[in-house]
Amino acid sequence: KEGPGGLTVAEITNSLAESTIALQGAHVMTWQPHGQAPVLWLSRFGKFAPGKSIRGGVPVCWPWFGPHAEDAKLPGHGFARTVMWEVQETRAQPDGATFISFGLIETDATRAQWPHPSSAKLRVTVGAELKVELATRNTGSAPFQIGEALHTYFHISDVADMKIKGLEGCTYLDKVGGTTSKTQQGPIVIESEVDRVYLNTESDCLIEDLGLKRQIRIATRSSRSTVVWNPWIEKAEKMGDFGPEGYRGMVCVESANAVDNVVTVLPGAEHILQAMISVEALA
Ligand code: TA6
Repeated sequence: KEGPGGLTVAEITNSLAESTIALQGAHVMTWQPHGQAPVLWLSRFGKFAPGKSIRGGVPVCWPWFGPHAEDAKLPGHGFARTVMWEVQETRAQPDGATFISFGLIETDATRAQWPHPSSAKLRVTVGAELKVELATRNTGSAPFQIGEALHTYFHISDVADMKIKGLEGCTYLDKVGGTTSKTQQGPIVIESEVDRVYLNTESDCLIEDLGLKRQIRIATRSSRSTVVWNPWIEKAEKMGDFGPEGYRGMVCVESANAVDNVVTVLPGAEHILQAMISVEALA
């Protein structure tokens, strides 16, 4: 049906959860298991317009993450989040969850930016858990490299009442004030702008939220990087689509393959990045 800004959205409601997914970007905008506060953060001040990335939910960054390595004119985080995808399959699962898959629609414009024969699919399972799989198949005869992220915005009660666990001891690139390499000591606490790419990450991440008395668990497969981002006051103001104090209620914990962890996809092979998101009560 028609969603905000005239975007076409799929609305999914089942016995376990509800979710809204825009066809532009195959962008999961909301996911709310019944009885829970929303798990994804979606800005109320976002642009919601054709060709503009939605601020919140799960933007799909593909086939590169951040600026393009060779051509600064190409869009940051790739084009997948701003082009149209089509629904390819929907299926009810035995446990009551809903499976829906999307394929990126190739056009002359996408081929001009990404001349490698390939297909991109996003498979989403909406249930008590949200599972998002980004599959890249190399349909050509030469290998190519991709960067990618499920750039997930999580809804939290307040950034001051939140900690991120699971990245202790990992090396990260700190992108605030120049790029430096650092090692994470203890859980992540956010008290100023944070923009970090954690490399070679293996463990589940937990967003512990004392205000909502819950923790969000992010389990992954074939994701070697985890990006953590909160723009804080000035940057959020400059971006113009966070709204007043918007930065306080969100944190991005992104399941990714970026920087040193970009992925080579061989001819005929399929690479699948997966994130499984669930919510647990805090004792
Ligand atoms: O993932 C973090 C990041 O790359 C930041 O550097 C930040 O600017 C952000 O993504 C949002 O990017 P966007 O292009 O959506 O404004």
